[in-house]
Amino acid sequence: MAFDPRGDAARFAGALRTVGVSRRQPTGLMCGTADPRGAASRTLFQMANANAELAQIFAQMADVHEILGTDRFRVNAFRRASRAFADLTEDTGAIGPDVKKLTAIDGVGKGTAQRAAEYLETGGIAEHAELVAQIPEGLMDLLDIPGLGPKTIALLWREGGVESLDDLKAKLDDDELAALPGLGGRKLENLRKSIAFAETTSERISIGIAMPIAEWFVQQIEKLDAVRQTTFAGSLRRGRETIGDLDLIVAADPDDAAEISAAFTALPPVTEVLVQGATKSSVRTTDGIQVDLRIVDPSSYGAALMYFTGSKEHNVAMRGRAIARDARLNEYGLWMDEQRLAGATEQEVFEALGLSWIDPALREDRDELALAEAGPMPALVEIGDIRSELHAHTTASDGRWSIEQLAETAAERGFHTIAVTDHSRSQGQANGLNEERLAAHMIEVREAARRLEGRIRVLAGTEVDILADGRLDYADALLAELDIVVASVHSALGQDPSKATARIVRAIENPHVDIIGHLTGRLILRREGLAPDVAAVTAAAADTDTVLEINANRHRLDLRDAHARAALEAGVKLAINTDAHGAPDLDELRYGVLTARRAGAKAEDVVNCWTGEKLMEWLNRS
Ligand code: DGT
Ligand code: CA
Ligand code: CA
Ligand code: ZN
Repeated sequence: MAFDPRGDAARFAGALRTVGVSRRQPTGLMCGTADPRGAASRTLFQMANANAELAQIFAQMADVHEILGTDRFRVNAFRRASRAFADLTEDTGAIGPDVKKLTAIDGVGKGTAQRAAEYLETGGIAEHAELVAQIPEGLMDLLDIPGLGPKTIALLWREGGVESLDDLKAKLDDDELAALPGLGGRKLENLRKSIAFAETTSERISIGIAMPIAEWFVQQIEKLDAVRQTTFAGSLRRGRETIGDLDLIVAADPDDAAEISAAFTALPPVTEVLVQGATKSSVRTTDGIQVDLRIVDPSSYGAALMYFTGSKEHNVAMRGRAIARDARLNEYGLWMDEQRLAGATEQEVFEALGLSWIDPALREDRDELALAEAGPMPALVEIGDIRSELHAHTTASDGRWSIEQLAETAAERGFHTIAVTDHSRSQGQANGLNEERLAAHMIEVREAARRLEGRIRVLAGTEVDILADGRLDYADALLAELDIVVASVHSALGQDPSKATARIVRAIENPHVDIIGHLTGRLILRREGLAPDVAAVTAAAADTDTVLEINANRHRLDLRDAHARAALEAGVKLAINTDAHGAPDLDELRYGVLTARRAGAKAEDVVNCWTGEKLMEWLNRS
């Protein structure tokens, strides 16, 4: 019943960690408001998310202290505690309220352990509730605005009288904040933009949050005896980067539908039942996510799955094709007069319409119907095709693996090559390497490579910063000594598009650069990132045989699907890298692979799928 800690809680926690997002990922924690059902009714579902919730509670405590300006020592201690829980791969919920055991967790001191034990025992931390009560309730919402931190929020509150997002918007509209110290015209303009961005995106959740939740629901529903088949459909099945709601489809005997629907709406994470009918139910979870469930007769399962997978536009095209053949397609099947031609599986519906199988990732009404009409669609890249990781960090910068641990983990996955690409000197907060440290690190990597010869190929590389003007963070002579160079943007992400284009093209044109890491620096739903001219970027990459990375981290997915598609169309090869900082980051591959599939990528388009020989041939190109 509980979330599998390695699979889900850890992924949640990992999600919070990897990009340092520590505030309002939906984990069921509402700031300022008590759990409406009280601590005693806290569910297994919530408890199993203990790591993520603890990470969030401690982050909030740090935020509030910072807004109040009270206790700098505590701010740091709480941030550390937040990171410790976010990083944890073991499930705190399974450890239980045992201070001694909790203290044994890396980075957890006695005070933190006591607070965590209180949370595990009561479902909350009194100190957290007291702290949150000291600031206006609406103030915490401001922390969700990208780029707005506790210090500015304190200023807006204390000096500007801002107590909520509505206040802030009104005061921005009335130009009341321009006089505040440190809030120049540009800063206010950026703030307006950030608010607009946050508002257009707040209704959706990222795929990395949605996927584990959907999989958990599917696991629970599968256990019901009356259920013949079930899976998720909708935008999640298509692999979109953001998800509006979850759509689950169940095949069952109609006589069993009421029972299944009752079991579904009674699952622990459900806080609100929006619709409960025999064939359609709709609920909201503690995370605020809507989940729709449709129960259909097994003879309609394929048609229903197809219908609710969408996209709407793809469905319209499919229905049009049916009509052109004097048939009718709906969620129950493909019909001619009153006779059902197909419906039990998607495959038979496609076949009856004269189409080969169309992968859900491609169902967006682009060219997929024409391709499927012409013959079997080319096989899209799969996780199993990936044989190397070309962007990973070790303890030399901000990773948590030694070179050996990283290499061993990759080898266990069956990878033939792993590239060690720690951060460069400008990434001070990520402990980036200056030239001397990189030179020493390179020697260590090469020694490890020799020890591991025959087990896995270890490449000495770097993730070098692309500075604001497109210069790189290391001298060319040093880059020339490395086996592989990933170049990425991490700063000046508010730059205007023409500067961003020139910056990235300049980096691409550096002959030592092999891969451009996360092209825009965007974080899904949190940071827009750069908006370079993708045509110019892909043209430069094609000219120089430079590869563009799909960073598979669930919060990045950068290249995004459309950019990856544009790259392929320009003849550019892709990389799918996890940017691993430690276990279980290599599991992020699935998200990168889904994004690549949405772009129509085949294994041969992705350098990580190449043989070691072909990969080295490309890296050694002149
Ligand atoms: P989302 O939830 O906004 O991320 O996107 P979807 O694609 O999951 O959309 P959703 O949940 O509204 O509906 C799931 C699928 O059901 C959708 O992709 C296509 C199908 N569908 C829903 N409503 C309609 C409709 O009014 N017409 C048609 N043709 N299909 C619909
Ligand atoms: Ca949906
Ligand atoms: Ca839906
Ligand atoms: Zn990286």
